[in-house]
Parts: sequence; C-alpha cells; structure tokens
Amino acid sequence: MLDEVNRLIEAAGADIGSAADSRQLEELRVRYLGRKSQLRALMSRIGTLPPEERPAAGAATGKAQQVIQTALEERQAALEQESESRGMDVTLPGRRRGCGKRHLLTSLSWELVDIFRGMGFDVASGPEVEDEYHNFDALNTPPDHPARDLQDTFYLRDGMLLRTQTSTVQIRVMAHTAPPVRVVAPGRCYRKESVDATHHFAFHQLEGLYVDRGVSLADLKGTIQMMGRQLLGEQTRVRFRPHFFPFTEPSVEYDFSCSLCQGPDPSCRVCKGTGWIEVAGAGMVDPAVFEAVGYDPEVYTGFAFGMGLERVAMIRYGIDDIRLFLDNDLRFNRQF
Ligand code: 2NL
Repeated sequence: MLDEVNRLIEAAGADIGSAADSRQLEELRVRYLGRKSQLRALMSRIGTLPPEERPAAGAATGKAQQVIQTALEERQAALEQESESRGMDVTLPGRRRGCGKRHLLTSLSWELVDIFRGMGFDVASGPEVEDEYHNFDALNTPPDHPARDLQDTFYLRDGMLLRTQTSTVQIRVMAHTAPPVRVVAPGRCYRKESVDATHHFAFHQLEGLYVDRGVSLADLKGTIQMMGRQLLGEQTRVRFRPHFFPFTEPSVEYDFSCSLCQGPDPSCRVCKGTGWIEVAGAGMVDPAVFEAVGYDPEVYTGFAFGMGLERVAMIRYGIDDIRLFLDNDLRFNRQF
C-alpha cells in the first residue's frame, strides 16, 4: 500500500508540473483528489488492512493528499505569474492612437477667412438646401438661364435645390442687414457635373461681398490683389479680363501671376507657359441684385467675387485631380 501511495505522489507531481493552464489543473485536481480518485480508493481500503498496518497507511495517504494539494496550489500560482508576465509588460510604451487633422479644404478655407478678416470682412454661412429665389431669382438669373437647366442643377422636392454657389448666403445677409456689408461665405456647393479630373458634382467655394457708398472696381482689384499676395506670396500680381455673370456688371475673371515660374516660362506645368493662372470670377454687384434685397442702387455700390477652393488648392499644391479632395484616401489627406 505504501508503495502505491508513493507511485501516486510521483505520478501526480509529474502531471501537475506539466499542466499548461488552470483548466488542466482542475482536471488533475479531480483525478488525484476527487471522490473517484485512486487516493480515495486507497483510503477506503485502510479499514481492510491488518490493524497494525492501518496507522502507517492512514498517515501515508493523508500526507499524499497534502503533497498533491500543495503541488496544485504552487502550479496554479506559477501559471498565474507566467501569464501575467506574458500578457502585460507595464514597461512597454503605450499604443499610439492615430491623431486626426483638418482636411486640406478646411485649412485653406480657414486661411482665406483669416486673410479676409484682416481686411475687415465678417464670415457667414447658410443652408446647402436652398430655394430658387436665393440661388437664382435674387441673383438676377432669369428663368431661361442655362444654369437653371435640369442638366446643371440638382433639384429636390417642393422647388428646393442644392445651392450651386454660396452667393445664396450673401443674399440672405443683405436681406437682413443694412449696408455697409463686408462678408465672406465659404461652403460646399453642388452642380450636376459628370465627374472627371477637373469637375466634381460637389465642390467648395468662398465668395465675398463688399457693399457701401462709393465702392469701386479699384477696391475689388485691391482686395483681390491683397488676397493673392497673402495666399501665393508678395510678388503675386493680379490681372482682370472682361467676362459675364448675370449678377455682376461689369464682370471680370481674375488671374494671378504664376507662383511657380514667376513669369512666362514655356515649360511651366502650373501656368502652361502663359505666366498667369486663372483663378475665378468677380464683378460689381448688378443693380438688379440690390433691388431684390431692398438696397437702393442709386446710393450703394458693391463688388462681389467667388473662387473654387479646389481650384486654389490645385494651383497651390500642384494637385492634378479634383476627385482626390472627396475620396478620403488618407494617403492624400495626410500630406497637407
Ligand atoms: C466664380 C465666380 C462669382 C459672385 C460670384 C456674387 C454674389 C452676390 C452678388 C453678386 Cl450676392 N455676385 N457673387 C460674383 C461674381 C463671380 O463667382 O468663379 N466662382 C467660383
């Protein structure tokens, strides 16, 4: 019997020592100490032994129970320590969380807003879902104007549409503010365009408006000049070319001198050898627009200008595909 107990202790010790986790340990506890264990069987056989052998057998089985119990506890403690050191090293540096940043168009818009704030302009915003009055009628755009075509504008239910320019915001500002007004309106606009490298159905604009007594085309030119210098550098020159918009008269398109080659360079990829970069349009607010918002065109004059933020960003950073702005590809977004 004593030999059997010793063999049992040895076997249990070996099994417990190689148990890989606490689930295996629990199985071993049941096997070696449970009600159906060999040890229990030995214990219940003690009564059948000759009386003089019983004390030694009782002591041996009791000792075996203790030894196995201790071995189980020690192994459990060892396993716990092992898994702690494997699972968590408190000296490791923390996992870095990706940090977001502003989108290129947002920072450009903020930069432009800052430039215009510096010249005394306020900032305004308004709804992207507009009505035909604010988007077209008040801007002197007649019902048969091609811009109103179903092909060019996203129309919604109940005479609503997605604004095609942020002039809608300035109309709203003028409708509830007496002149003088100096305001810029950055924001998203929509046009029903087929998407390609230079066109997108969703784009961003910044428009500006200055109304007061005696505002002239020279003020417009000075303001655009100032923007160009701050945006592209002190050496930037501006030029106006005649154009047409329904909401301004006269109307112009304005160009900046090329920020890359600083002059006509036949091989320049930004200005295509002309020395000038076409930016956007502007003009003197048409008297019909003033009448729509209740300003007296005999008393007040004003200039307005617009620009596409994508266009400005493409010029400044040499971006060749407008689709990149809204793709949300981090490889692009992270660069700015
Ligand atoms: C462009 C040209 C322009 C305006 C926008 C405007 C606004 C009011 C009255 C009159 Cl409330 N005009 N805005 C005027 C001329 C041009 O935008 O190239 N945009 C991207």
